[in-house]
Amino acid sequence: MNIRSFLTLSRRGLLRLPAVAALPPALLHPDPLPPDPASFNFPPGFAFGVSTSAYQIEGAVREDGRGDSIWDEFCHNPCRVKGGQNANIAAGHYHHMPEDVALIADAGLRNYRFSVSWPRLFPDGGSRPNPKGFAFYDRLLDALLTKGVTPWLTLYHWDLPQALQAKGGWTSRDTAVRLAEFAYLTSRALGDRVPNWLVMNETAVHAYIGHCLGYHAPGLTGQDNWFAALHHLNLGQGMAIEALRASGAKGRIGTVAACEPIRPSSPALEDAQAAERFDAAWNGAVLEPLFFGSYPELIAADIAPHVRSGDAGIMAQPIDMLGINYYSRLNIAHNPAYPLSAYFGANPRRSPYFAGGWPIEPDGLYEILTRIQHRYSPREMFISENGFATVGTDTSGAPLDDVARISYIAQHLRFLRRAMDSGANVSGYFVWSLLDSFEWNDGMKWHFGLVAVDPVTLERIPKRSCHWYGALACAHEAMRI
Ligand code: IFM
Repeated sequence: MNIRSFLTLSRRGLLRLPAVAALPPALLHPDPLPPDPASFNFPPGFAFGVSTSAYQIEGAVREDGRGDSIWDEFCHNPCRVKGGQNANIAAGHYHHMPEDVALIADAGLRNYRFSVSWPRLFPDGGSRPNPKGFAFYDRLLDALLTKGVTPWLTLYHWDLPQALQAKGGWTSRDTAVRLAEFAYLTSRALGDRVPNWLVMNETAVHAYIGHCLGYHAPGLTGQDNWFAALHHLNLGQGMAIEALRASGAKGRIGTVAACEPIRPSSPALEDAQAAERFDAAWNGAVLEPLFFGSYPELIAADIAPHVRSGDAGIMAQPIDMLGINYYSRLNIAHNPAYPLSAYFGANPRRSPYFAGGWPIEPDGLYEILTRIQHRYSPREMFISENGFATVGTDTSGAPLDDVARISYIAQHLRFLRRAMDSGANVSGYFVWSLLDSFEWNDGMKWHFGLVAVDPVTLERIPKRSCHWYGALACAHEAMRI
């Protein structure tokens, strides 16, 4: 059987729907010059914003009663993160918060997605709050609302309190209960000013890279840890959604998933089958439980030892909006050295790359959005992350004149618009990221920011992309008035 008939016959997961064949290749060409920001035509009310996460920007890890997170612990081992770096200072946002909020508002952006740090709010992962931690997010919410910027609050962006890791972290079912408690208490304290709640960030990445490959905190390895974490994250997400509702949260409730089309590395049947298994574990094992309460057939038996009766009903929750983080397709090859005999492989298409790392494939955004729309019909989707990285610490000259980042955003916006024209129900787009920040195991090497941060002085310097993207958002605001 050749790969085409294999994929057509396949009945599982996201791999099977042909979606991109008819797209004009001209759309894949980068823009030589920044396109006119007013030339994009998104509907009235479409939300343009920027995203960050607490651990990647805040710093101040030992200040005002914050507890340790698994990432603090991970960074203690100098071999884990490039250059032995840590996020003790990161972008210094804890002390520069009013300036950062002003940067968002002054750029003309009206939406900000950020995460709260669990160990800053509850240092030992239990129900004992840290008043100074809550005071920080009180000030942040007030500052945003005063400046007319709508908050989109992510509860969990990978910074589990180390105290919970000591009890098993996400391999333990109890962590799901702790997340629900954290959601409930945070909503009771801050909920009057949160119009948008997002429970998780990228369950698939956290479970696989952090609990199977060990490249991210907590640095665990192996298939059993992977699937235990995956299930408990799904369960915790369901429990947290229920807890937010029970808390009387007035805001809309959703979550964020890393959704990437999975592509076989070659036409070989064994690569196609590996890609199908990986798709089931990456996209399917996050979206199917959320929308249908079940796991994809291909991996259900492997996850079953962690699943208890009643879990399906907890995981399947109606949500107001699904955030999609999209950067590129994932290329998967058969590789018996890894769980599921699947691992990242060669890119069968000659795509350009950014930062020497990730392929630039804006049509993949079209592909994943139309597929998710087709299979799950979410009430609403928004692009919660999409962005472009450069490498290096220079904050002057070329990195500030970042036309390549503008081109990347423009290309993705065009494919997003086409997906909407094809029926994808998308209501917003958030660039990753506002600031150059701590890029996990890559340390401070990769720079995703619309705004550069001087590593010594922490001075903020908006790049050309910040002005361009702000102008695009303003052009749409103007159309609305
Ligand atoms: O920086 C990360 C973010 O924390 C989660 N999504 C991908 C980004 C870029 O790697």
